[in-house]
Parts: sequence; structure tokens; C-alpha cells
Amino acid sequence: MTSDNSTLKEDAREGLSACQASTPNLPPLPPLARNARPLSSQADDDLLAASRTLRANHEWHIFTHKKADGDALGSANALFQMGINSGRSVKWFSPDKKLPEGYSYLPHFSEHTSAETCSFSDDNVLYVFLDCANETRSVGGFREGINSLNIDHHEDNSHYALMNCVDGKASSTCELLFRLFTLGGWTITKTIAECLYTGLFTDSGSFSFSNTSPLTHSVAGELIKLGADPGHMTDLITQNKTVNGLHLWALAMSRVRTFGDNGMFAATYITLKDFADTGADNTETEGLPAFLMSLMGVKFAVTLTEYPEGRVRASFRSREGSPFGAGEIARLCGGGGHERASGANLDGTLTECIARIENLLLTKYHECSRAHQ
Ligand SMILES: [Mn+2]
Repeated sequence: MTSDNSTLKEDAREGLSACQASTPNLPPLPPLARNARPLSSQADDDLLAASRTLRANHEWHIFTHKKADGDALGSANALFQMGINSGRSVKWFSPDKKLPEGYSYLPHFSEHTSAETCSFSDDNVLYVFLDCANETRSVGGFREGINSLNIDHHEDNSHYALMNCVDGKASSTCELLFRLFTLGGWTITKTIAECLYTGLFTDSGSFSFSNTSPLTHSVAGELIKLGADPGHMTDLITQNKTVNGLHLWALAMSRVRTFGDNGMFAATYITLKDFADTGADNTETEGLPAFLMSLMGVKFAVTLTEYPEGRVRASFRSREGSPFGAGEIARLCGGGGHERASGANLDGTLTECIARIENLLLTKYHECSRAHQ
């Protein structure tokens, strides 16, 4: 009863009619989830404030990062569905011309608007950025001070929005959205649970990466209770390769080489010609950088991908035992990301970039070894 009353009061404060509020009788987070890991009260306060901001705004424009992954797409679709369920007018945007087809099971996959820039000029719109460490990772045209909300789990997030809800300890933006919805009394339907499960599963490497916490498993458990079937979800998420995509992977695999002490580094690359030869598109490289980490003894892996106009994208992965994190190397190259998964755009030809990155890794390694002597 108390939660019903407080939710209604909150809505009244914000001038919303009670009917626009979602059903307020959500079960509280189970004790395990609240105690699984010390959550800062600041993080909870930020999530509650973000929830109030979402309630107070009737038009939401959702933005995800370029080269959208399972977490970006899962969180965007979850929030889009929540917007529809609570009577909001919702749109979602990203700079991607094409989204990875494997995620087409998500309910609003096809409602995506591809845009290089937006005007961000409508004060009546709340601009919500999901899984975007900084404003340059999404659609261009962002200006400081606009009515905006930034929900993210990248530790290097630059807090660019008017309201920032960032928890670098969270496994995924989907995990944060689950907490926001639960704390704020929003109703999580089966469809929304499936969207959130997608981001939780993909960003935690099927619950295998070091960002997988007791809370991640607890949230997954809650999502299963809400209707996300783990077997069905795993099929949907992982059965997403095309023949062209596998041919592209085969080329990348044929070039894998290891170097450094005990072969602790692994590297491969994909050329523009590979895309033309196989007919695969650049969304089909998803999962490839992480796959290199399945090599015995490898602690750090890099995949370089050639893009049109001479751009080269580096994806870094690291694990426990690596002398440095993937995030640290990405930042040295002008990029960013997580401690264990990161990326950077490089200048120069593919051949130059391969040599430069290998050099950087070996130099950095020797520096670290000397420091430990
Ligand atoms: Mn993410």
C-alpha cells in the first residue's frame, strides 16, 4: 500500500495524472540484489532522479552509440517499450546506417532512425543517451545544457548530459535500467525483460566476464521470473551468424598470430577487400575480438578493421593476468571503453596500424616488467 501511495504522490508532484503512471505494485528488489554488492546510495539516488525525469517528460528521444551492440540495442528497445507502455511519444536514433541483423528479434529494431546529426533543439523533448560514454559516440549536434539524460556503465563516461546516471561497476546499461525501473516503480513486462536480458547477457560475455557480479546474476534471475526464458534468449542472441559473416571470420582467423612472452598477445585484422569478397557487412565482426581471447595463454587481444576513407578501428580485449587493461591501451590511442573491452579509431594505413599497435603493446609490456623488477 505504501508504495502505491508514494508513487501516486510522486506523479501528482510532477503534474502527471495517475493513469499515465505505470502500475506501481512492482515487487521490491529481493534482499540478495540489494545486498549482493555494496551499492552506493549515490547510484540509487541518481537512478531515482533519472526515473523522475523520465516520468516528468512526455516525449523521449533515445540515442545509442555507433556500432550498436547487444547492450545498446537491448537498453534502447527496453526504454522504447517502456515509453510506449506509459503513454510517451518515443523515437530512437543512432549514427549506424545498418544495425546488426541478429538483433532483429528486439521489438523496435525496425523503428530505428539513422541520423548523422540531430538539432537537439526541442525543449519539450528529453534526449536520453544509453550506453554512450561520451556525446561523440552517438549522433552529432549535441550541445551542453540541453534537456538530456545519460545512463551508462562506462567508467570513462564524461558526464556530458544535464542529468548523468553512471555506474562503472554495472555489467551493462541494461542492468542499470533494470534498477532504475525497479526503484522507480515502472512495470517490467515480459517484452521489456527480454530486451534487458539481451544487454545483460551480451555485455557480460554470457555471464563470464569479470564485470559479472552477484547483482548481475540476481537481475538475470528477476528477468527470468518476469518471463525472459534463458534457453530461448540464448538461442535468439547467439544464433545470429550468416554464411557471409562466417566467411569473413574465416579470413580473420586465418591471420591470427600471437606474440610477446608465451604468446600472451593475439592480433588479427580485416581489410576492406574482405568485406567486398565475402559480402559480409561491418556489423558481422561483433564477437570476433572476444573470440580471440579463447586462444590458450592469451591475455590481451587486438582486432584491427579497415573502414572506408582510410579509417582503422582497433578493438582491444584483456583478461586477468594482462599487464595492462584494454581500456588503458585504448586511451593511449585516443579511444576509450571498459577495462576489459575497449576500442579506438587510428590514423594511417592498416599495415602501419598493425605495426604501431604491436610496438605499443610490447613497449608497454617491457615498461610494466621493468617497473615490477
Ligand atoms: Mn554496454
